[in-house]
Amino acid sequence: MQNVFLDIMKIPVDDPVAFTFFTGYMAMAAAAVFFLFERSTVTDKWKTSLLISGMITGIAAVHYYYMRDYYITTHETPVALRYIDWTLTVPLMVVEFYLLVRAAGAKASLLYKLILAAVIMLVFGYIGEAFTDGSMGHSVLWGSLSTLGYLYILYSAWMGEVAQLAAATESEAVRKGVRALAWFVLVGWAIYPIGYMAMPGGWLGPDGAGILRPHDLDLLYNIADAINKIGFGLVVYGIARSESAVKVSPPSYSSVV
Ligand SMILES: *C/C=C(C)/C=C/C=C(C)/C=C/C1=C(C)CCCC1(C)C
Repeated sequence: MQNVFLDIMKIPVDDPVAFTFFTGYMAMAAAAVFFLFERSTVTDKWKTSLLISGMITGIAAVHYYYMRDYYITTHETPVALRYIDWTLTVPLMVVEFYLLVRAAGAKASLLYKLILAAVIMLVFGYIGEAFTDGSMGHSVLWGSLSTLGYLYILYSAWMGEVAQLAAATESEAVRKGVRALAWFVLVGWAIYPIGYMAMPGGWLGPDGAGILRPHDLDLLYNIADAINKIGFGLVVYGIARSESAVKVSPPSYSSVV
C-alpha cells in the first residue's frame, strides 16, 4: 500500500492542476482571515456582507484542503467535494448580491428566486458530471439545463430586478458594486461552463474539439473560484469601506475664523 502522506508531499512540478489546488487552499484561508478581521473596520450595515465573504472563503478553504489531497492521491477530479462546496458557497454569493440591493428596496422574494436559479444550475451540473456515461448527449443535455439557471442570474444582474433596483438607488457605491457583480457573473462565472466542457463527452475536451485536456476542468474551476470568491469579496469590501468612511464636510472658512 502506498503512503498517502508521502503522496501529498510529492507535488509534481509539472502539474499546474495540483499547483492550483494548493495555492487555492491557502489563498481561500488567507482571504477568510482577512474578511473576518476587517469586519471591525466597517459600519454595522456592512458587517454582514463581510461576514458572508469570510464564510464563503472559509468554507472554500476547508473544501480545498480535502480536494487538494483527493486530487494528489487519486489524480481524479473531486466532483462530490466540489459540488458540496458550491452548494454552500454559491447561494451565499447570491445572498451577497441581495444584501447589496436590499437597501434599495429588494424584497425577500428576489433572494428566493436567485437561490432557486443557483440550485437548478448546480443540481443539473452535478448530474452532468457525476453520472456521466462518457457520451456527448449526457454532457450537453445536463450542461444546457444547468445553463438556464445561470442565465437567469445573469439576466437579473444586467437587466432584471437586481439591475433595476441598482439603477434606482441614490448610492453611487451600490450602483458601482452591482455593476461589478454583473461583470463577475458574466466573465468570472462563464469560466465554469468552459471548464465543464473538458469533461468526458464535453464539447471542448478530447471527445469533442480537443482544445482542452480532461484536467483542465479542475484547472479552470480552481482559477474561477479564486477570481469569484476572493475577487468579489474584495469588491464588496471596497464598497463597504468607502460607504463606512465618515462623511463630515470640512469646516468652512467662515466657521474657522
Ligand atoms: C464559488 C463558486 C462559484 C461562483 C461557482 C459557480 C458555478 C457555476 C457558474 C457553474 C455553472 C455551470 C454551468 C453554467 C453549465 C455547466 C455546469 C456548471 C455547473 C459548471
